[in-house]
Amino acid sequence: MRPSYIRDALLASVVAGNGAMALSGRNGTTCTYPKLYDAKLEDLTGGLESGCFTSVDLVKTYLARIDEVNDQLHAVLEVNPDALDIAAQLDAERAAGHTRGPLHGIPILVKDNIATCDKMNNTAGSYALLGAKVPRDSPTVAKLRAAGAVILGKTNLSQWAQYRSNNGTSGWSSVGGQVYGPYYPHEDPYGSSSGSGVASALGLAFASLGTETHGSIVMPSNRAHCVGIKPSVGLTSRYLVVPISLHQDTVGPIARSVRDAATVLSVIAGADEYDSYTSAIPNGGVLPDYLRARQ
Ligand SMILES: *[C@@H]1O[C@H](CO)[C@@H](O)[C@H](O)[C@H]1NC(C)=O
Ligand SMILES: *[C@@H]1O[C@H](CO)[C@@H](O)[C@H](O)[C@H]1NC(C)=O
Ligand SMILES: CC(=O)N[C@H]1CO[C@H](CO)[C@@H](O)[C@@H]1O
Repeated sequence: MRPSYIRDALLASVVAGNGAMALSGRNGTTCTYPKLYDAKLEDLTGGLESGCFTSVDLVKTYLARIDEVNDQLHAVLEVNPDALDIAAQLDAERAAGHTRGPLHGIPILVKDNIATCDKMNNTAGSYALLGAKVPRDSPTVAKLRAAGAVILGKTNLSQWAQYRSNNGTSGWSSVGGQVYGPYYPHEDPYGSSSGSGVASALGLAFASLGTETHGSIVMPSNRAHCVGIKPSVGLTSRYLVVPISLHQDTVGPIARSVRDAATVLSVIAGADEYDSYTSAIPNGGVLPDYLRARQ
């Protein structure tokens, strides 16, 4: 039996106001609205391109979705107060014929140990960092923004990415409380990218970023029935990510399909002057086309 928080008529009710199945776009286009918990990137970009909905609609819908489940699941630590304005700006760019990249107008959540230079906090779940500001976005976030993503908010996590103690509770942080898994009440979400796994599973955003030192992407992704990619150390920059181990830390995507996770990886991977490990990317730093590696 599905818990009550797995339900989905939100995008249609936000856009059409009545939960209708079909939405109308430009020039007589009709779209079937995607279910947020299994929407693929092509469903979302298709709707944006055909004018069936806007990035503002998506942000409103995902915020409503977060509102609907977060009291029970505590997957999201905070939402970006500027998300709607950013989405409106990206909608205007699209209307003017310009798209920044594959994630243009697409909402993404980021684990709260990855710093963002905006109004949001960067706590890693600890009150010790509440109010701490950074001089710039962490590079993976900067790359997401450059590709047009809307940074929708920060996800809850095992505090300090599970390195608070030898036997810390998965998914618990003092700032965000206890993350619960999406499939039955009080399910252990595993950690430490617990909120990121739950958020991707339940469609609280298109996808999310997590971090791994020792299992923290793959374990919560497994538990959430999502696709988590733990990149080789050095493929994604760790600059302005709360550190645990120089030799093991890595930032990677959690999404609902291999293709969508690969799309996010291809955006966030690459050399960065602030993390010397990224200079070891083979092939002169030229990344393979991950989306072509399908068969
Ligand atoms: C950041 O934390 C401060 C202190 O708790 C809080 O007042 C503020 O609302 C937080 N920022 C956001 C965007 O939630
Ligand atoms: C956690 O570790 C501490 C210190 O090693 C130990 O005293 C405590 O019993 C452990 N708690 C659990 C629940 O295993
Ligand atoms: C966005 C959101 O719902 N934030 C919540 C995160 O968890 C803390 C503690 O449970 C709540 O106080 C916040 O409202």
